[in-house]
This record gives sequence, structure tokens and C-alpha cells, in this order.
Amino acid sequence: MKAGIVGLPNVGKSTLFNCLSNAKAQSANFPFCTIEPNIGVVNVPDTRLEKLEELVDPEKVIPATVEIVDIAGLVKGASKGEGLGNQFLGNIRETDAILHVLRCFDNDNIVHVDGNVNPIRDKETIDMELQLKDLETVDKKLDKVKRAAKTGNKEAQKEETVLLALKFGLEAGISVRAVEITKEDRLEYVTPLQFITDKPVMYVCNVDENAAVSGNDYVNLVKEAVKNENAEVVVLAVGTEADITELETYEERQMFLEDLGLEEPGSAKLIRGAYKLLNLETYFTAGEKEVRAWTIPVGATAPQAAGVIHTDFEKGFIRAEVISYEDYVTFGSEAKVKEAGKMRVEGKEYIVKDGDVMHFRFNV
Ligand SMILES: Nc1nc2c(ncn2[C@@H]2O[C@H](COP(=O)(O)OP(=O)(O)OP(=O)(O)O)[C@@H](O)[C@H]2O)c(=O)[nH]1
Ligand SMILES: [Mg+2]
Repeated sequence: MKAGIVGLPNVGKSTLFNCLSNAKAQSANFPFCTIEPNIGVVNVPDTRLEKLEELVDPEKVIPATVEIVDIAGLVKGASKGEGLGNQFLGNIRETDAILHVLRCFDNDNIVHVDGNVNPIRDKETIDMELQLKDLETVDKKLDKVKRAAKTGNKEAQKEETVLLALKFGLEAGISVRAVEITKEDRLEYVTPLQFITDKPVMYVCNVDENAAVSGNDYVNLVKEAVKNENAEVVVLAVGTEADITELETYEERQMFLEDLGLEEPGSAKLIRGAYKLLNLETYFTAGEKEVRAWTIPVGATAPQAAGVIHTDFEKGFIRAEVISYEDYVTFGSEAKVKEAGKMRVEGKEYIVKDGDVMHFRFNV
């Protein structure tokens, strides 16, 4: 599961990637600086992990991670191959969620490919290219389905109706995720086609440092424009945060953040947002050797969660011993939780909850 950073050229995508990940991407003040996607594995900041570390005092702590991909900038005409558009769109298709970066800062020295700063127009440019690409997919599929529908095939007729709804939506500038289609029809006909505009999206407003806390007029416009999309809008001073990442010590970085008026880097919020966007959550294992956060898809069962550690754990799953994070913190240790009778024994059907602290019993 990975989230892709998408946007026009030169809006700060690679700079953002660099403040998230230790894998340094080339960033420079010219459009199309990035061609090949940069892939980074990013730790997911989680205060619960720090708390468990404090309580257990383990030899090591391992956070959850999420994969972030920095993709080349898209321009108008990308869906027709402009600016290596087809290759770049292919890179976006391979991701599971989209972090859409919008330039919301003024600076005459940083080139804007369309002449001036206007995040709403920029968003529409990107959306349109992604939608046009999806329209191609719909049209291809419709071609096939139409023939079958004509012969009276009921199933094909149903599919045709759904595809036509998508087609009309896309032609009117509506992304696949926002076209009104029933849940069943979506699963049956829409999901398998892996539309780009069906991927969950989060908007990242790249602002300058004096807007890091409360945003600016551009950000307000973005929020207004996307208010019906049910998408998160994150405000981030990307350039400034990239500078902060370069500082040597934690204390220095913290001081810098406080000067900006931030308690934690905006990038931390963004990473957690990406994790959520990918529909991922965390359970913990907590022992003296290691306290660790493990990543599972929302809704995973106990055996599936065990399988993230080792496939044998899943195959030979017997039961799970579960402590909720809150109970762990309230009672302060596994032994005390047990004493209080708050440790639960759960079976194969148990749906793991975000924050569960777990032990698995299994045989191989
Ligand atoms: N002033 C200011 N400059 C920024 C900010 N973010 C990025 N920049 C600058 O803008 C230029 C482009 O940044 P990149 O991160 O390379 O942009 P990109 O979106 O990856 O661009 P492409 O790879 O060409 O699509 C660089 O010179 C950055 O230093 C910001 O928040 N404020
Ligand atoms: Mg770049």
C-alpha cells in the first residue's frame, strides 16, 4: 500500500517527499525536475508507541511505516502524452491513495508553469487530466460491454448503465469517487477497473512559513472548493519544514517548530493522514525485547493480524490475548492488567481494533 504525491511541476512535491523520508529526492527550481518516481518508506509518528516505550522500557522500538512515492509533475495535456504524461499517469495508477500538493505560496522566484499562483485552477488542471485518463478506461470498457448488452445480456446491460453514469460524470468534471453509484455496483463494476480518480485523496496546501499555523487566503479557497469532497485538507509549510529536517538535533528542530507556532511538524500530521487514507491501522506488540507497531488493513481479523508478523502465526493461529491500549496505560503493565482481569482472550473471528496490544498463541 502506498500513497503518491501528485501535482503540477515545481509546486514542492519533492521538497515534501524530502521532509517525509530519508531517501533524498532531487528538488530544484525548474519544472520536471523529477522524472523517475522516488520511493520512500516513512515512519508513522504515534505518541502511543512512545507511551508504551516508557512503560515497558524495551531494547528497541519499531514504528509502523507507510510507503510514499514522489511522482513527476503533471501538466495540461498529460492524458494526451504531454510532458511524458502517460508514463507519469501510469506511476499514479500504481498507487493506492493520492496526496495532491497545491501551491499556496507567493514567490516570484519560483516558476509557476501556468504563470501565476492559483491553487483552484491548478487543482482543476490535475483533476481534468486524471479524469480524461479514466474516461479512456471507461470508453474502452464500454465498447466491449455495449456489444454484449445489445444481444440482450442482462448483466451486460446493468454494467452498461453504471459505465454510462461514470462516463457522463467524468465528462462533467466529476471524479469517479464522487459519482453516485450504489455500493454493490461499485464493488462489481467500478473497483476492478482501478480508476485513478477513484483513489482516496488528501489535499496538501504548500504555504510559506507565516501561514503554517492558520493558513492563508489560498488555503481558504481550496477548503471552499473541496468542501463536498469529504477529503482532508492539510496545511504545510513544505519549504520551511524541509529546512527544519536538516537540523542536527531534536532540540534544535523543536525550537524551530515552536518559533513557527507548531507543536509537531505538519509532516507528522500528513503521514498519519496518508496512513488513514490508505485505510490502515495499527496494533502493538509489547515485550522487553521490542515494542512494535504493526500495520493492518482496517477490519483485519486476529489471524490476519498475526499473519503480518509471520505467515505461520496465521496458519497455526489458536488464539490472541488482547489488551486495549487504554487499559495498558491505565494499569501500567501487562501483569497489572492481568491482575485486574482486563486481558481478553479472542478467537479467529475477532476484528482487531486500532491500538490493541496483542500476543498470539499458535502451533506450527
Ligand atoms: N518559497 C518556497 N519555495 C518552495 C516551497 N516548496 C518548494 N519550494 C521550492 O520550489 C522549487 C520546486 O520544488 P520541488 O520540490 O522540486 O518541486 P516538484 O513539485 O517536485 O517539481 P517537479 O519535480 O519539477 O514536478 C524548489 O526550488 C523548492 O526549493 C515552499 O514552501 N516555499
Ligand atoms: Mg519533483
